[in-house]
Formats: sequence, structure tokens, C-alpha cells
Amino acid sequence: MNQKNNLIPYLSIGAIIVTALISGYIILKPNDQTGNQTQNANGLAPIVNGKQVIQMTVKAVSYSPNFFKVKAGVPVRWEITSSGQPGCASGAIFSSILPNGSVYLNPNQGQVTLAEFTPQSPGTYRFSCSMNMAKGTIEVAN
Ligand SMILES: [Cu+2]
Repeated sequence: MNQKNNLIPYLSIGAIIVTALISGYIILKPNDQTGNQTQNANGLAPIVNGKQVIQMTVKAVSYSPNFFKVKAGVPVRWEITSSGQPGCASGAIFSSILPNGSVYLNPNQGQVTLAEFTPQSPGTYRFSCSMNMAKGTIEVAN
């Protein structure tokens, strides 16, 4: 075996390490587009023009923020901003709190998708991407 062939395993390991580092950076890099969720003293979403407004940014495999508290019986306007990071979280959000059970997102960076609904029953509602990797919670209070 000549010198060149002996190098191949090392080059493969190097390629794997570089790939892992790049993937890690893409997944973990900080996102400066995090929505500024302002909350009332009781943790409830603010009401603007009669609607409870919650704002969220979709990252590669997470939501930011990923917890919201709203009041039952008052319309909710859910403003969902795409970070443009690739991943199935950018495709759609699934939750039983949504009238159709899901909302399809505009995956392009900076694009805002609106989901509007009126939560009827108090409780804890989860939302997630189709693979249940990115997860969040909307708590509906009385
Ligand atoms: Cu996913």
C-alpha cells in the first residue's frame, strides 16, 4: 500500500469532523431575529386591536420563544417569523389549538405567517413541527 492510500481513512475522519462542526454551527448559531414578546405582569400576551398578539421565530429545529400564555375566549393573532434556516420546522406547525390542526409557513427569511384562532377551552396546548423535533406550548388560561 502506498503513502497516498494510507491517508484516505484520515481524510474521511477529517471530512466527518468538518461536517459535524458545520452542522452544529447551523443548528446552534444564535439568531438575532428573536421576536420581542412583551407580556403583561400576569404573563398573558398583550392585546392589540382586540387580539392577543404572540410573536415567535422559527429556527432550524426550535421555536423562540416556545411558551405563550393566552386567555380563553379572546382571539389570538400568532405572528410566526421564519429565520430562513433550513429544516422541517420551517414548513408547518401542527397543533390541536389551530382550527385546521396546522398552519403552513412561508419558509423564507424574515417572512411572517399569521395564524389566527380563538382558544375556547383552558388547558395546555402543544405545538410542533411535523417530526415533533421543534416543540412549544400555548397555555390557555381562564
Ligand atoms: Cu421537524
